[in-house]
Amino acid sequence: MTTSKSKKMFDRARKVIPGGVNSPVRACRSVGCDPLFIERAQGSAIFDVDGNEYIDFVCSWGPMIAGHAHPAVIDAVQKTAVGGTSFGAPTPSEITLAEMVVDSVPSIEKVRFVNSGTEATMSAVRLARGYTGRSMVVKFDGCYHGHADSFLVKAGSGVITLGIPGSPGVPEDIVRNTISIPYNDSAILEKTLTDESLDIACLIIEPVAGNMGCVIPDLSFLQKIRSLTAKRGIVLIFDEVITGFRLGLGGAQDYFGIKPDLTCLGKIIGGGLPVGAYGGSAEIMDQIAPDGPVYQAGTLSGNPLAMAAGIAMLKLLQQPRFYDDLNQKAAECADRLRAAASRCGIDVVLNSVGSLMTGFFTSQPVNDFESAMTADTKRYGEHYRNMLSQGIYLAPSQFEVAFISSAHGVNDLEKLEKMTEWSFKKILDK
Ligand code: KE4
Repeated sequence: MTTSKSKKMFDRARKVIPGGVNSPVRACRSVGCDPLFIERAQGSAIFDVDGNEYIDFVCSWGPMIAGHAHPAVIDAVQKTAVGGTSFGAPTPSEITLAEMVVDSVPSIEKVRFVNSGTEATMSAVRLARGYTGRSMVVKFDGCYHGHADSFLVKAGSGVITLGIPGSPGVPEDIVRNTISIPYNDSAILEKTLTDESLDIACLIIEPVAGNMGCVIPDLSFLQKIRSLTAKRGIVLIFDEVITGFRLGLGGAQDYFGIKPDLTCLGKIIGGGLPVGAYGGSAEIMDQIAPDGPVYQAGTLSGNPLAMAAGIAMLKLLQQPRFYDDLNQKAAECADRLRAAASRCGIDVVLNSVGSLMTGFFTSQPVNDFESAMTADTKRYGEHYRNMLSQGIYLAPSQFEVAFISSAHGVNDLEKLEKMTEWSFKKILDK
């Protein structure tokens, strides 16, 4: 397997694009290799510019839940494109996709489309601040909500972390209003949300965390969040950019039976084209311009191609048994990987829910940022490179999730299990 064309492209890319990539994780820095440049994809497979084929478990970080280049999505985009690609005016498809979102997501009565998950979460926080007249945002260590300033705070050290900028360029007076607390810690949660001195506008959470690897909340933790935020009129924002239309048509809020005040969506609802969205009750959403005073706008929001792709995608997900079959396939996959780890006697903890999973190279349970950080990232890097050499494309970071799609077949999962066992043995033989 040669990757010489990718290497040449990477050299060229780095001359004109920072790091040679348009999003940092794609540079594969944490797994010790250079990125592959992808030429095309189909179903569960992606093909790099050297013609190598891989089984894809990144799925574009979530959107490709029905596999790459699904004919229904491609057809919808092609048919729409011939009529023009953007008008900067309302179009019928925006209403159709909005109605599909409203019909599927329990807490959403009205929804505004934007162009990325970051735009969705940034706008939801501004709306929560405008609606409550308060300033502070509570988030959780290890949760990622995109790169808006308010979210880029240093992760906590197991206690309440008052906004320490997590990146140069983020002013202290911006993140002074952001508090980061540990995931799944009900005691610190209660201490924070009942502290009357804190002027909290909203709490934002990934209702299944996907950005410290897959970390699943205790139901009691989510229930406590809901009751404590309701008590103080704090806007509860579920960041469902990953879980929305992933765990089911109703996302994590339906899966756990918890109704947030605002929901952020992305990834799947664009069918691979740039779409984000935020939605909630009409009462809150009507505070958004032009009806309300809270400003938010976007040249390409509701772009007709993106709406067409999103509509085609959600129609695929509405087919009977789509999620039953997908989640069953994923559960079997997780069981095969756990069995492989125990046969090899390697310390791997596999967290999975629905068609999301992460194998942490650690011996202890992973239920928050601190425990996720016990994972051996060097070992993960070795595993990543082993699997890539065998034509299996995993997330280039221990702290991301693997996605299963409806396009993954039994052969794909059998190869995944076989090569996982081979890689584990290779790692242990060192
Ligand atoms: P975007 O701005 O990247 O569309 O969405 C930001 C975002 C918001 N909320 C959650 C829960 C997210 O996972 C994301 C983005 N996810 C990452 C991967 N975990 C995108 C990959 C990347 O940054 O390149």
